[in-house]
Amino acid sequence: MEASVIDPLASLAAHEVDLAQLAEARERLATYGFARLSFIVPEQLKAVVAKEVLNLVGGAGVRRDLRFAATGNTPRRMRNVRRDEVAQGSSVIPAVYESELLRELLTEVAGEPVLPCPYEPEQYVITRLEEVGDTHGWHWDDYAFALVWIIECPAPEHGGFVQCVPRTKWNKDKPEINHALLAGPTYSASFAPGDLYLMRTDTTLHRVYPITAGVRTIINMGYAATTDLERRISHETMDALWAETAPAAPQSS
Ligand SMILES: O=C(O)CCC(=O)C(=O)O
Ligand SMILES: [Fe+2]
Repeated sequence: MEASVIDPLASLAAHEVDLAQLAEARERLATYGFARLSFIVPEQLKAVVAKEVLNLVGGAGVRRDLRFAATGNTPRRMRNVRRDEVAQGSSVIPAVYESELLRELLTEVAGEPVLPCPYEPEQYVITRLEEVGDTHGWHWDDYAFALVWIIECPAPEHGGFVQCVPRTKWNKDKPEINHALLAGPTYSASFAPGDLYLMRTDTTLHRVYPITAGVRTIINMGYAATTDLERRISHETMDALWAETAPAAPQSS
């Protein structure tokens, strides 16, 4: 089948997922705060999503060079394409995001309901690291889950791998990142194009190691847990991060 005429939902429905792999991913998520899920969607669908992401990031996107007090001034140096631009320029990505079938699989891995993010800007965003030193520095996310699709990635000797510390808590007024780093082991994982992973992003401190060469492009799909729908969540870091234009100078507050 021609990649561009794939019906994303039909391809997901036809895709067989191994229950033993799902069970293993569930254990890994609980233990390490993230789990590789490259088997969860068909290769055809990955190819179409990759094509759309590369089209979007080639023609749009805003460079960011920011630091956020709420995450202890860790750096964000990257190019982003925001949710609305993705929704306008892609039909497959919104359909995949909204797929109940995909959420059911993620729910199986999470061991609790994985729900659409009620705050639209955090539903999906494309991030590209493209200059030496580009990084998505240490942070937590506002919502409980992230499904990250790796589209492009340098070899690990050039950075771009993921590091995380599970079972840590984000206090936005007092982030104390170094204390969180000291609270338990840091796990590192390298991913290749075509990989996907699910992370428990609200209680797993995480970052992408700065790159020294190459390009790293991902799309992050954010999902909520039931508890996210019951509490008030502020979105200051993400609002600034995904703002229309990048501020001229790094933020210090
Ligand atoms: O690029 C990644 O692998 C993680 C992205 C991330 O942490 C985020 O978008 O919040
Ligand atoms: Fe994140």
